[in-house]
Amino acid sequence: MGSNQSVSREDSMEKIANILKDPKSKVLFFVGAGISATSDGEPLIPDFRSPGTGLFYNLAKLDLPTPESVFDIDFFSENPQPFYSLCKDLHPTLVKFPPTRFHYFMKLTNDHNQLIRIFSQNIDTLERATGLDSDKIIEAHGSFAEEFCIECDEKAQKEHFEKQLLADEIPKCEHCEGILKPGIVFYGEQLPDRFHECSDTDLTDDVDLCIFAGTSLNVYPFAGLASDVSDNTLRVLINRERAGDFMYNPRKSDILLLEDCDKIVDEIAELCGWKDELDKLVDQH
Ligand code: CNA
Repeated sequence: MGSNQSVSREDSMEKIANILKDPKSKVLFFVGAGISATSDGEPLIPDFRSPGTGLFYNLAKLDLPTPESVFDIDFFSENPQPFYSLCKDLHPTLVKFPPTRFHYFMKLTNDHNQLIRIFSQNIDTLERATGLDSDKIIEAHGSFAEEFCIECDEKAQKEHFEKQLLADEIPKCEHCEGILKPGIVFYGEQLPDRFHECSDTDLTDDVDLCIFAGTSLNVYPFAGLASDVSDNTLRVLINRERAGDFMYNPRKSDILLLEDCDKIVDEIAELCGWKDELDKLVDQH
């Protein structure tokens, strides 16, 4: 599958590579759990919705009203245990995941001065782990980088939080004994202001390439960004399935690469002459 037109996969890949070979190009990424789900074909961090492996398919043992309840702020206030059970497989303090080839490919566009911003729905902090400046990253759904008390809103001392997490306790606030919650955006909570500010300023007519990857484009307002892309900009979806606006409002110029995202960026890097740089970034970790 190359695109929704009769353009070949090869021509689609060339088109993307030609944009990236131009040092003046401006590039935005919009990414989700799929970019962290596998690394070189091996499972890494499960996404939500992939049949069989996705987190939502494996939450039955937690006996939740719905799988989404694990990220529901009202449910969490009453019963934080299911969320903290899930943290055993996800929290960077407990499990150390390396960035994938896809993460390093995004970093490479920054090394080539083309990256405007990465809008990520992921909470795993792997964009930061590539060494990218935090200014280049929007963690639209927050991240595990900081923790706050759900009662007094006080930011927790990292050591205090980690000590309780490692002891398999529900982490509590030092000041008021309220439950501590990582700074990830739960259902029913506002997205960070920076998400709105930067999506307003970044999605301009002079952006050359917007790459959407590893996302089912099911969660709003993030998913709505796909329709905010200018008609002057090339939209690309690198995902195992067709998703969101690429399915409901496809544009003639859209490129759809419905394959493994690590594999696709490897091929694009090869076409750009960036393969050695990419290998070096991946190997250094
Ligand atoms: P999702 O709804 O689970 O969709 C993931 C998408 O990625 C699916 O369409 C898959 O087909 C696709 N996919 C899976 N593996 C690959 C691969 N190797 N190559 C290409 N495509 C692949 O996840 P979304 O990000 O769209 O949903 C938003 C939620 C998921 C956000 O709120 C995240 O916080 C949340 N989440 C994040 C993580 C993480 O930080 N790593 C993990 C699980 C869930």
